[in-house]
Amino acid sequence: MSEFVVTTYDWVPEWPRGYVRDLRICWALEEAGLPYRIESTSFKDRGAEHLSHQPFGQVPWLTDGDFSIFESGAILLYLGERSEKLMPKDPRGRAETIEWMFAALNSVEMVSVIWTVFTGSGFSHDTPEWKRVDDFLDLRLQRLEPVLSSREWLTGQFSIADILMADVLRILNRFERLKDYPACRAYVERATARPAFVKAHADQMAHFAKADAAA
Ligand SMILES: N[C@@H](CCC(=O)N[C@@H](CS)C(=O)NCC(=O)O)C(=O)O
Repeated sequence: MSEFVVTTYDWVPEWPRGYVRDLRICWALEEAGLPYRIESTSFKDRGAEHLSHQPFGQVPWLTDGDFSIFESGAILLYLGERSEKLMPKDPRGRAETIEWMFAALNSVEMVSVIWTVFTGSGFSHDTPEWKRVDDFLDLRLQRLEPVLSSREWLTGQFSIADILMADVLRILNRFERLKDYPACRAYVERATARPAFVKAHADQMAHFAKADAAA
């Protein structure tokens, strides 16, 4: 089997380290035991070559031989088709996995990204705009809480849906935004205790630390 290539930035500031989305991909590759290596693209200069792989000038993208794919959800689905450790093959198990992947990205991350942008911007919390976003996020977490208190993983087995959902929730946990949601918090802790996550996270921290050392 040929080696997958995961491309991430050559450097990022301190704040996003440990949270850059290539981690989702490396986590999945580690879970599945699929061979891969990391390559870097410039954080500061995002030229035509970068845009030919990722049209928004973002990371990650995955290369498989002469095929290149972007969007972390799409990449995970591509990998899911290659390992039953990431997604079951039976149509119902597959559909459930895809359903929760979309939920992670389109129902939860859709709000959590706005919330983290507001948080990072230091906007006053005493505004109707802040309250609207904060309440919107609570609506999602309030519904997710009973789901995660009733099961270990989103579907019958750990899957790429859990990689996405746990990674989306993890950033909220960083800001203690899960403090009123013990099942969501416990789920993040369960997922991030997995050896595959621990390795992918340590590798990302080392990747950016090496860039600092070389500067
Ligand atoms: N929807 C994209 C989002 C990618 C994304 O936000 N990547 C971040 C790193 S985690 C990035 O490249 N940020 C720099 C930028 O947007 O300019 C995905 O899931 O792959």
